[in-house]
Amino acid sequence: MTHEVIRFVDKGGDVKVGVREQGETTAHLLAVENLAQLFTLEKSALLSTINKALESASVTDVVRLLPPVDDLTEVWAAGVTYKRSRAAREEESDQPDVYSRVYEAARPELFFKSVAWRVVGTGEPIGVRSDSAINAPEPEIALVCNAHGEIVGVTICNDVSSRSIEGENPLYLPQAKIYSGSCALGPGFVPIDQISDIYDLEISVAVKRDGEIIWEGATSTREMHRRFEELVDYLFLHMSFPGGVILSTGTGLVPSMEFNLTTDDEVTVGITNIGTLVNKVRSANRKDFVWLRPNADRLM
Ligand code: DO4
Ligand code: MG
Repeated sequence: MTHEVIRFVDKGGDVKVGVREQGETTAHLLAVENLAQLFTLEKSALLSTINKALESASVTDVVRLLPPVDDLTEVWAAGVTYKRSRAAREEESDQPDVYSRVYEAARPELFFKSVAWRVVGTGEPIGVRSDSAINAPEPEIALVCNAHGEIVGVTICNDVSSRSIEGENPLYLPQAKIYSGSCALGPGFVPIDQISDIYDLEISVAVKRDGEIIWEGATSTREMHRRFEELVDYLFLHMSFPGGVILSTGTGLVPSMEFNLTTDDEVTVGITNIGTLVNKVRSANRKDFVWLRPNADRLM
């Protein structure tokens, strides 16, 4: 059995952080105010806090899952870390050589993806931009890092992106990557001591439209061109993350240029032993994602 750390709403409507065996409908509470506080702990203390909570007899009902990120914790992402991603960017871009150069370079591509409050969890909507002709899901394994730059867990990220906006000019990357509903994480995170080989995990994706699968694929973390620690080291090189950071590690699954993610499509991303992240697509209009704002009623 694998256990996972989750952020969730309890019966009283309060947001809690807990740990549970995957598939359980109850969780053991962690003695922290939020996940960002958990991420201030060093790896050994953090993992033993989780393992001790699992031994406690008291459990709380999990009414609804929330994305495993809050408060000061940021989400960053790496790009062009798989051959397939390099080939896809070369095909879509007017500047193909920037992608082959970054694939081979010592310094990886790292970019800011989201503040915590904008992230959506499993079962919540993801967004597509109306000014983008080609939208795609990007199924990725994401590293959960504490404030000390240590990898303490793993989760799933859908780095939803506009291929046409980035393809027009690489300087448009922030607009191609950051908009309402462009970052989904979850369902929870699996502590690193639960993962036997982080370089042997299958990542799969399926997109359904009107009940039919219109794109599916699978890859393995074995196909990654870089080491996970290398990405984390670069990210922490000249920046501190007092509430830890989630670092998505790039996609190895990109559909053909004819594929365009559209409103009402359902995207499922699965990673062996980590879980399944499921999100339905809606328009990324400003009004459609107001429920994400702090203190707004979270939509379900
Ligand atoms: O360079 C653009 C983005 C790459 C990316 O997000 C990926 O490879 O996953
Ligand atoms: Mg990506």
